[in-house]
Amino acid sequence: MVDRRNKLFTVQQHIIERQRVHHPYASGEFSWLLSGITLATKVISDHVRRAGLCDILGAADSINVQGEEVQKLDIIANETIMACLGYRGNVGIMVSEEDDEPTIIQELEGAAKYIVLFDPLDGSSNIDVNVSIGTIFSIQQRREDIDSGKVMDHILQPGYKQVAAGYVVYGSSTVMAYTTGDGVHMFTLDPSIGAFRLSQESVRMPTDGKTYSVNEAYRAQFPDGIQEYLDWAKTDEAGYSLRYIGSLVADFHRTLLRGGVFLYPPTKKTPNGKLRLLYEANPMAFLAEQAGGAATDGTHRILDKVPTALHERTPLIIGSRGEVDRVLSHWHG
Ligand code: FDP
Repeated sequence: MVDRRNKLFTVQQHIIERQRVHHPYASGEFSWLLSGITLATKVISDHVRRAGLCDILGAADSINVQGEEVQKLDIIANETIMACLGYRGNVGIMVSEEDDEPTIIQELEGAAKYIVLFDPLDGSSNIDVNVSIGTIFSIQQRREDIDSGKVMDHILQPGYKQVAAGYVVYGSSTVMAYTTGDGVHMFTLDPSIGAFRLSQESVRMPTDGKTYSVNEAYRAQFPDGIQEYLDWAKTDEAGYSLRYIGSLVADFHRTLLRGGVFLYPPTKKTPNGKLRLLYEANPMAFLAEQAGGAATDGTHRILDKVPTALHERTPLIIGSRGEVDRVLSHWHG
């Protein structure tokens, strides 16, 4: 078989090819929607790469619904995604980490089938210090069993109903990973031609990996079982390494490729964890499972959780299946 990585095999070709194989009767609307995301993330990548030259670093003097300081690049990324997807014709609702309320593009009727949920720039506290950040997205379909006007009921669907999810990490290169429930595929942005080119198809997450990733400064606030796991991981017998970038996208990207586990457990201050279910945990959990990994909040599989609020938070333990099980066995005995 020809090694497609050596060819100009782009994410657009990949999406269309997969659609032809798995959904031969699909109209192509879905590929059109995904191409809106790739366009937006190319624009964001360009802003990120030139941020220090264009006075777009730093805070924007506002606080978002999460109570976090909004960065100038957060706003640019949010507006870019809204602009690139809002006019695709098949998007009804968009939900952003940056906006208190969902943005209704059009009624969920006829061609308007999709709901796009996203974190435009994840890891914003890393922007000004030139550390990797990313964009995360999740795509759902409208429900056919309820009225189109029941906006929140259309949005608050469990993660297993996602039809696609992915992220783009703006790291040493710009890399995109996506799934439509048919494995995880990875692309690298080739800046010389402005296209995401295939770098790895059907990515598999190693089943084990001796790396744990957690903000250990909160150790004393974690549940006892998590503290016990951290003590064990530091023993000579376990022989683990710690890696924590502090950008979920970058920490997850490493975990996906190298194996290991990422944890954001409940703390005394944030008993529901910090990460958002709909546009952080759900898309990452979909990707993790599609690559052979696992994701849980400590009690439930992330993808089974039925959301009750737009910006709901959840604890998250995600990564290699064997490592997630190991954390749970320490946590719950
Ligand atoms: P940030 O606040 O910088 O946007 O969800 C937000 C997030 O980053 C994740 O990307 C990251 O994993 C986590 O928060 C880091 O939180 P801590 O600073 O509490 O470790």
